Amino acid sequence: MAELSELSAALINGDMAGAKALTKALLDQGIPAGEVVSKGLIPGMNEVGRLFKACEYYVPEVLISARAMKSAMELIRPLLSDADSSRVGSVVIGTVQGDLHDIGKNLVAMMLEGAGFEVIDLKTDVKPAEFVDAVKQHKPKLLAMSALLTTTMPAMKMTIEALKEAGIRNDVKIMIGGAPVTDRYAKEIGADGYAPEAASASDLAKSLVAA
Ligand code: B1M
Repeated sequence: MAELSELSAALINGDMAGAKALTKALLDQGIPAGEVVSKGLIPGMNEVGRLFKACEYYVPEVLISARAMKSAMELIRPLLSDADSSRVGSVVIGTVQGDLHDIGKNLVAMMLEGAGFEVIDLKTDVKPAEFVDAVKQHKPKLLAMSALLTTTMPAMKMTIEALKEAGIRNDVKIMIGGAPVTDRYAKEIGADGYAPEAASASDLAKSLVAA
């Protein structure tokens, strides 16, 4: 019998083949996809985040673990889209204008996907007008912006201003995050919420769309 804790350990060790095999075994045992994510994958990636913050892991280890999570998500995604995603809704996500950092944003996107959101990823260096176009086109419940540079944080404010100018600010909830971002900054620029890391980002996303 495979255990959820073994799946967490496979992610922490960056064991892509193990993560995939354990995910398959857990699903075959009848464990619901959502539980495999919330009790296996998310705790594993939380630990990777903790190790990175403690300088015990560096960017390559984070990337290898993220790759293992991605391979597990390939098995889970079709099950979530059948069961949950239409219920939770969609989210447009991107790293803001001028900013090319995407490791954290990709983790947040995976967590949101794991939580049952349909994720529309605009990637990096996303200009305010591109966010506005995506909100008009996809009509998501949530817009999620990431910034890793103090110099690119103002692009979050510019994007919210652009949504206001387009008359669609109140059509979508807005959450922001990234290493230099704070709850105070989120309030200052009129975002609906801030999350410090990927796991709490998915909790915040769910509470924002439920509100
Ligand atoms: Co850059 N970089 N970088 N960099 N880089 C930082 C961010 C920096 C702190 C390094 C330093 O000086 N100590 C510094 C920023 C200083 C500042 O502004 N305060 C910096 C700099 C200065 C730069 C350049 C300007 C360097 C140069 O060229 N002179 C340049 C800028 C390029 C650009 O974007 N225009 C640059 C370039 C790069 C690389 C391309 C080499 C590479 C990015 C590769 C990539 O992303 N594909 C890179 C990297 C890897 C880093 C560090 C080392 C690691 C970032 C990372 O991936 N962390 C970083 C230093 C550090 O953090 N120790 C640094 C791991 C990731 C899991 O964490 O991204 O914080 P993080 O995401 C977390 C949370 O923040 C949160 O959840 C994630 C998971 O828990 N989160 C959200 C993120 N987005 C969220 C959104 C949410 C909610 C939560 O809701 C929507």
